[in-house]
Amino acid sequence: MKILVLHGPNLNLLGQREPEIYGSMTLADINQKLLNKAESLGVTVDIHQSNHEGELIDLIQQTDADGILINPGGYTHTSVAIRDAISGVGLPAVECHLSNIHAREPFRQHSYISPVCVGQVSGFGWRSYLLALEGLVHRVNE
Ligand code: CA2
Repeated sequence: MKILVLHGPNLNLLGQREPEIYGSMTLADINQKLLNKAESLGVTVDIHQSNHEGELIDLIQQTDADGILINPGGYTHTSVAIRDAISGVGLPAVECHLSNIHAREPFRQHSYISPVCVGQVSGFGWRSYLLALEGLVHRVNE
C-alpha cells in the first residue's frame, strides 16, 4: 500500500516560528516520524510539500497511491479546487492539522476539505499526522 502525504502552504516553515501553535518540530522531523510509522504499518509514503494550490492538485490527480493524507494548511479554509481534486480521484483521504482548527479563529473553523474525507485529525501537533496515517491505512485495508 502506498499513501500520498501532502503538506500545504507555509508548512515548510515549521519549527522556525509560532512554536506555541504548531510545535517545535521541523517538517523534516515530521516526515521522518511518518516514514518510521509507515514502516511499522508495512506501507510506503510518498511525501510532498507545496505552497501552490495547482501543484497540490496536480499531485492529487497524478498519484498512483491508495489513499491521501493531507494537511492543506491555509487552503483548508479557501480551496474548492483541492476539494474537487480529492473528490475527483475517488481515493480515501484523511485531513490532518497540527492545531485544533475548531478552537481557533472562526475563519479556521470551516474546512472545504473535510466533507470529501473519510475523517479529520486536528489538534495533536505532529502526532496528528501519525494518527491520521494509522486511521487511513486501516480504512484502505477494510
Ligand atoms: O494546524 C494546522 O496544521 C494548519 O493546517 C496550519 C496552517 C493554518 O493555516 C491552518 O489553519 C491550520 C498554517 C501553516 C503555517 O505554518 C507555519 C509554521 C510556522 C511559521 C509560520 C507558519
